[in-house]
Amino acid sequence: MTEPRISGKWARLSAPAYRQPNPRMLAEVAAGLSAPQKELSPKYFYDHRGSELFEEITRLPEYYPTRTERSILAAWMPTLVPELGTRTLVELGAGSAEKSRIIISAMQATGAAGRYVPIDVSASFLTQTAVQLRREYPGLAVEPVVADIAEEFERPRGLTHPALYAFLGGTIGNFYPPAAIRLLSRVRQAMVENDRLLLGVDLRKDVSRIEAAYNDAQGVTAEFNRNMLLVLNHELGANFDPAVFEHRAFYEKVTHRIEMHLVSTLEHEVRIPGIGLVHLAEGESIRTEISCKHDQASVAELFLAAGLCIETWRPDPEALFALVVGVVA
Ligand code: AVJ
Repeated sequence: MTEPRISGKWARLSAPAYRQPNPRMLAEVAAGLSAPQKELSPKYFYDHRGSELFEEITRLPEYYPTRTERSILAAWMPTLVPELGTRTLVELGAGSAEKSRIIISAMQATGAAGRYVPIDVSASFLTQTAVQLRREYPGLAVEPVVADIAEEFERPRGLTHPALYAFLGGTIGNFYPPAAIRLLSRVRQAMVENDRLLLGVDLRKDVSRIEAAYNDAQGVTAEFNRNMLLVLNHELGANFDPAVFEHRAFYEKVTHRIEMHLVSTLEHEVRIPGIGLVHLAEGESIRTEISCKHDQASVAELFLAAGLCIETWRPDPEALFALVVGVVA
């Protein structure tokens, strides 16, 4: 079994203790918590527990994006993949790779051996996934890469073309537009002739439907949200008490995005080694995630800025979610 390739600072993220806090993480957290609207990056949701909680979210009745995207993939990949002649699937932010199986199966159905390059920040999830996929698809070359796609993205070496760069789940929505454009531009830079981008985007729709997806009745999303504080405690030696924070998620109509916050129910201070004391007023919030919702025009705008254009726009019949094929402009 080959270990995932380790690249960049995230190699150290899963280090056991805060004796060696990741300096980039520390700087980012310090900046975020000193802003007028305190803010933490949603990438800190995904330690092992956070990834498990997200998996649980994807199975909730209120959380439509995952199952909707899967249904579009199932209906479309058996024809799209042979049309594109895809030989390598590069998956950004691979997670558990459940949906990738639909694309991989379509690749294998064309008879080509196929290569799968999942890229994720979580080495443990990647390793598990790689082991399982090698078992399920004996002919498949599985070459995981541990990296933070938000920070660095180079074309992985030794790809067989055409490659399909898949960025699924609507995760592009977690980036502020300038960062989303930078990410898409980096993918575009990596693309060569006949390569394609396959992007999943959550669509603008009835506000109550969107808000319900981020305020599930079982409280899994609330636990997922609070888990970020445990990640900070573990990684930085902070002393957040998750129990004093309430989960809040609401749709911002003007910016077309869900915002998730953790609201402090009392005035208190949190100690973070290397940062100091962070004061929280009663009712003050930390924004932990934005999840931007799109339509075809807003995706076209991001693509234009990144040097891409839409080749195919494919929503599900209810227009809850869309898969978009992007091509170098
Ligand atoms: C994994 C980024 C697509 O934004 O909907 C789920 C994360 N946050 N519930 C999203 C998430 C709260 C999810 N993405």
